[in-house]
Amino acid sequence: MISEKNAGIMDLVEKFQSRIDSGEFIEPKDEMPDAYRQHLIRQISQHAHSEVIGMQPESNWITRAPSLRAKQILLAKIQDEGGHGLYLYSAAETLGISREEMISQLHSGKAKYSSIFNYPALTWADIGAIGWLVDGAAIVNQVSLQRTSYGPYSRAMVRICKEESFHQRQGYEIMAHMMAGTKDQQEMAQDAMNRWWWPSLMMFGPHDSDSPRTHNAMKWRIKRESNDELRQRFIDKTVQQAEVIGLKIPDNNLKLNESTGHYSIGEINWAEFQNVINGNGPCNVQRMQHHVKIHEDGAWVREAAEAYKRKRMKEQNTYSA
Ligand code: FAQ
Repeated sequence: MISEKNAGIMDLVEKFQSRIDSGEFIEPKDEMPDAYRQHLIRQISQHAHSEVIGMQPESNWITRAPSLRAKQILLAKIQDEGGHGLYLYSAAETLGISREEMISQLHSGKAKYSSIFNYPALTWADIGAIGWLVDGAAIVNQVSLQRTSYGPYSRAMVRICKEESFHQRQGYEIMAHMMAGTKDQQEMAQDAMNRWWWPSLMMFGPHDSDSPRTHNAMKWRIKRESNDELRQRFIDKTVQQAEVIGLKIPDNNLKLNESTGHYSIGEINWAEFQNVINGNGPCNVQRMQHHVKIHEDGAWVREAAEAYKRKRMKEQNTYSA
């Protein structure tokens, strides 16, 4: 026999699902199943961490940008990524987790961040490849997330997508310039392409058949399209962009299927993906050590901000008394 309490919970879950099915947004003060809340906290906080950790490979090139124009653009882009992290941390906070807790989950290894940021940016062409391929992959995913079911996440995505499309173009512009340059520059651009192509495809996550989170994510309309659908969209767009500037996709099995209009690709190295998300990629240790150090160095800023907040609240209480 179902107890009265359990019947009440089932009723709530059904009502919640029918709101999702009818396309309503869920807002912070609405009732929601705990599993939905936890799923979102995990995904949004990991997304936020990715934006912030993603600043590291690019900031490596600020002092070595080849012109003042290039430096200004790169600085603005990196600053945007930090801003994206802040919108996303704020969206996650509306679900009842504190920023401190999210950062501690990142530092303890409980929370992941995107695999892609564990690869090094070795040359200036890598800055082009990151903007074009990494931001390009991020946009494909994030455009879809603009229609995610949680209101604050969806609204953060709308704003983020506007900025990411500029980032993608700045990366493509760097690659196009290099491909129109000397033989050395062309080789440098192709080398960056060779190193970033496969890791960019891994950003979309495992194949749908091996993705344990997809079922619930689709049921709750957190994800609107699956990992493989989004990866395919990115491949189809990017292969054509590469052709326009003369870059070769580093995949001998790449083939256009004339009947579907989609490109098929060779096998993604999933052992490499697992290795990277388990902390053993080329830069995992470096990325985390840097984040921990900067976080510790910034403790005084957080303390000062807290002290100022307390002072303002005390003043407001005095005036209103
Ligand atoms: N890296 O069952 P699924 C950017 C994990 S933003 C690391 O398929 P889900 C902007 C996954 O967490 C880039 N881990 O999981 C920028 C799960 O582990 P868990 C970030 C990955 O959540 C550009 C397990 O594998 N974007 O780049 C990855 O349904 C330039 C099983 O996977 C987002 O985060 C991966 N690539 O699908 C910034 C978008 N893939 O948590 C600076 C939002 C999978 O159970 C410079 N997130 N895993 O322990 C999503 O759309 C989804 O979370 C996916 C994964 C698609 C990433």
